[in-house]
Amino acid sequence: MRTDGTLITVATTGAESEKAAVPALPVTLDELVTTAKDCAAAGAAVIHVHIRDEQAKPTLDLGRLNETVRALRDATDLIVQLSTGGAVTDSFDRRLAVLDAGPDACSLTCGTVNFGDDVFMNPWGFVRELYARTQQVGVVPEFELFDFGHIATLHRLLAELGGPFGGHVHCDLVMGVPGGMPGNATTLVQAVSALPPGATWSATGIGRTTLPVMLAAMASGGHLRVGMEDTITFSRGRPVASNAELVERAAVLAELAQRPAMSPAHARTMLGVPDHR
Ligand code: KMH
Ligand code: ZN
Repeated sequence: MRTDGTLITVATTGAESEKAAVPALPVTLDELVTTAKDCAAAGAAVIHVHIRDEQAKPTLDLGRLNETVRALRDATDLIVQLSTGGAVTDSFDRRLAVLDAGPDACSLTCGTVNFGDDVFMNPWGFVRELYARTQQVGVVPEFELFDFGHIATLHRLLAELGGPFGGHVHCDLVMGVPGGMPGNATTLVQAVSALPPGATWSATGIGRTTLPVMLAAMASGGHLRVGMEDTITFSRGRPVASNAELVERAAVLAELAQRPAMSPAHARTMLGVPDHR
């Protein structure tokens, strides 16, 4: 599916970087809300959210998730996409319960993948149950695809359970994870050719694959995910100062490509995400 603008998703925090090592990482609710406002002003339409506890450790605490969804909705018109991936240590039950916070959207990873020295577990039974719950509770999933087998699983999900809530399939190619598909243009083009007909897609390159994946995605008609979950280095030897500067760089590229950053309202229409505010 061709679209006029570029959807920019910002993944602000993730579950992997430590606040002590990356002081610019937003980990408190105040930091997250300020980041969200700055990123919205810079051109983001979707915020992909992982939260932290009092010690800045990753958590899926439901009370905190509820509060986070509320605060982001009050402060911005961004589409609030909660992570159901969490951290590699999170249980399946806690990951399923993320939907109880009533976000606009959620991530839904379509398979297990080696994740550096860890394993990010997403067996078929869990993926199927999570997808069925998104359909029941009315949360729009974004299909996270770290490898080609995940694309096959996405086809199986759609064949067995039908289309997602909202009626539109949107995928995110997560490239360059040590253990997943590599982050380069050749792989991106092959992956895109295997997606379901009519699907839209964004791509993100982890670490040093950020720029090649972003450039390949724009050249191939895709959308962009950027943020400190995926890269903490802006250029060789220069740490990322803020999520907003990553969104600004993506927005400049989108403008140059004559597919400027899409507003949240436009993104809601494309993705089939109702406005709950
Ligand atoms: N933190 C990774 C283990 C997602 O948000 O859905 C999983 C992840 C994917 O970040
Ligand atoms: Zn994530």
